[in-house]
Amino acid sequence: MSDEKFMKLALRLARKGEGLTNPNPMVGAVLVKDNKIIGTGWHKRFGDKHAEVNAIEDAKRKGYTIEGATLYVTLEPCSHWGKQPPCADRIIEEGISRVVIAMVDPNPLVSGRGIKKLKEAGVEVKVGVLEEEAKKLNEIFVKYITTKIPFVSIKLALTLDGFIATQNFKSKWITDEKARGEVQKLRRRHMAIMVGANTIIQDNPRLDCRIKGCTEKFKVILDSQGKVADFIKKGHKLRVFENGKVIVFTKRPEKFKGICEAYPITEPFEILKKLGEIGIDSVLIEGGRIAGEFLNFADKLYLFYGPKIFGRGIKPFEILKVRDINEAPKFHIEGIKRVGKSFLVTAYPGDR
Ligand code: AOF
Ligand code: ZN
Repeated sequence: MSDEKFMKLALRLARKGEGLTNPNPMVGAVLVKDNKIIGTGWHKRFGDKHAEVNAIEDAKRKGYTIEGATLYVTLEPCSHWGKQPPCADRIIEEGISRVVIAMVDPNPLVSGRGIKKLKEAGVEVKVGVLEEEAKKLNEIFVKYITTKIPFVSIKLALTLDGFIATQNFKSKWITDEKARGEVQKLRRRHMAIMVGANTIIQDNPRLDCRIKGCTEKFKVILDSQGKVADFIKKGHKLRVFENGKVIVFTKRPEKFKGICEAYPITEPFEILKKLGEIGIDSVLIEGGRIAGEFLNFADKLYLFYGPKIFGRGIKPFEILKVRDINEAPKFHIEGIKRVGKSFLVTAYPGDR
């Protein structure tokens, strides 16, 4: 029971790194001796010290001796040399006698080797405490490190009757500022934000994260005809180019010479593969009409419902053309949350 209590704290610490550690995991660690917390740490930024080392250094700074302590860590300690030295070696050197781990590291470079190293050195190891929570916390990392395909989230703002815009493509605003604040938090979690060319031209969005300390985003535009390039050449200024890095997928890459990176790819899965190659672990799809094309590859849906009814308008998933209820893709609801005047439904594909 107390193992769970300390692991809960480690998970809470890990979450402080949200959006800052990608494409690496969020990790938290707590050092305990005689049932007392002597050090805490988390992974703060991509490439920085690992959570375990931060907890060890915290305990030392406070003047504690670490020998004989128990380490609670949300991810198996690493065994390899990456940007940081192997944590398993450091744990052994410091004389930590027991390590409680929430989940095995899905990184093929580690995956069990850290645990093996610790056990061989005589450290007592327990694995699987709050494992489900830990896996969910790092759902982006787990998918990307094992497939090299980014975690795909689809975010939509819908009316109560399921429209994303009126017939004349007006969608400002179906949901209120509170919901849009929640979208900022979603952007923080993902490395890339993706929309279609029409959204860029009609709404002129920034597609950035305006939460303090947030990292710059990759902004991905699907523009098969190169309309965005034409629009810019007519003298229009687009806010999406103000910060971060813009990547376009188009049949007309030559139109984007001197504007931004552009790839001659238009097939959804090929686009995701390319983003994965670039090193992007997660993409938040915010464009309503492109959502349908990516629904098959979605890992998570964030559906905001605002208190409006249109009766007719633009539907996000019309492309599916489901004729029989048995053909409909299946989902299971993770949660429902009230956000201002709207409510947010989060769902995963597949039924459970
Ligand atoms: C992190 N932070 O707190 C832990 C990680 O290149 P490196 O050295 O930073 O290694 C990254 C890998 O280390 C990562 O993919 C994961 O498998 C393991 N653990 N990574 O960024 C941490 N504990
Ligand atoms: Zn490590």
